[in-house]
Amino acid sequence: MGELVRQRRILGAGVHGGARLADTLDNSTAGYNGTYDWTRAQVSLAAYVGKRIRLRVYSYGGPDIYLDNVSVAELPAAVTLNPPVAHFKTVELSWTPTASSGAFRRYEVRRSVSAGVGPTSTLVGTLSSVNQTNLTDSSGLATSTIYYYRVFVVDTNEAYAASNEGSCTTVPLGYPFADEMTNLDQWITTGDWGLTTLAAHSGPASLTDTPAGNYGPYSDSTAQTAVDLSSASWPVLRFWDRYAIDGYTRALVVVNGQPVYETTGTQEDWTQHTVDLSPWATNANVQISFRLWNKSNGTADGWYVDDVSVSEMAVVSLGYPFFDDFENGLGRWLPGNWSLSGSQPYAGAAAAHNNVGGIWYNDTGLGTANMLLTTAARLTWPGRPIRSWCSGGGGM
Ligand SMILES: [Ca+2]
Ligand SMILES: [Ca+2]
Repeated sequence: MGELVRQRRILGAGVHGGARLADTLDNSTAGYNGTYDWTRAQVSLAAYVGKRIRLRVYSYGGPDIYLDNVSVAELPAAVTLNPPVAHFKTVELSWTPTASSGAFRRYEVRRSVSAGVGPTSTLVGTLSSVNQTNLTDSSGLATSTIYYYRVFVVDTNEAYAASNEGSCTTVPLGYPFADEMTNLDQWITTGDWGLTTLAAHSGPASLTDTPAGNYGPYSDSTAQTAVDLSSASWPVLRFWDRYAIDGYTRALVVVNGQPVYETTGTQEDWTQHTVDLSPWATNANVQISFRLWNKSNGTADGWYVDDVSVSEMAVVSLGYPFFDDFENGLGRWLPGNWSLSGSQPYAGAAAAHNNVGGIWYNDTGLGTANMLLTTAARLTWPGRPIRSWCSGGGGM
């Protein structure tokens, strides 16, 4: 039995002389003045097959109920959902065609992030052809998340039959990872993140927080990917960027919740950054986010990112003894959020400084990730190694 109900209290159904069927709807907690959409309800009459029944619809609780399209009919034949196939941010679904094509009106594919997909769960798609029995769900899926699905066969009486429930978990991308930003296939975005051809390190496009103009006050948005580093030995994140960011806005790279790069201000030239990801080597689910976080009402053009990769660091030997006075740059390092500074060197003209954008305060949690200044080679030495360094500004 299918029926459409618009109501604001409790509606039940029973059969004359028989047991009361379950209440179909209960919105009593919403009070008397709420407005409600039409809701489809369906109650099984399988226990009364072969009997003569009188249908009674009742309500209580001060109701104001609208009822439409009541039917007592055979359910359409349900379909069998094949095991869903998950990718990075899409899921492939397929099922057997329904046997009751004569009364067929549509398939409804619905999903949920918890078991028990019902007729009010998130609608993924509607298919009106009985022979169209597959669909790719690409609507707002998160990575590394389990999803449950059912396909409902809806007939011309608006009665619906549910398939078996299938589930799958979206998966991180393979390693090594590389993206020249010609499409967003490997990214899940919030806010306005998207491609632009106005600026690119590799043509024709780059990824930016606001392709159409400036970022807004108090905006906070991300472009996220995820990589399976279970086979990685020494993974390194590389990306190129340029930016125009006001002083209360931060451009952050976050790895599994840990900021590893933070900057602000203006950098007009495309510049490559490298971040040692060896703390996440062998981790099968490494989430990498580019986040632009505006903590005030300032505004500016924003952040451009291009040629992102996560790949294996080639091991070379720097030999022994090792010494670096940073007079020739950071070429032997994976500097992460460190940069060269000429302001207070211990000796010569340059020192390494755990700061990229001249940020003088930090409330983003960059913290220990600031220490990811890593030698870009593995050191080998024969005897009794020592290490020494000179530091200022709080030490290390
Ligand atoms: Ca590009
Ligand atoms: Ca912009």
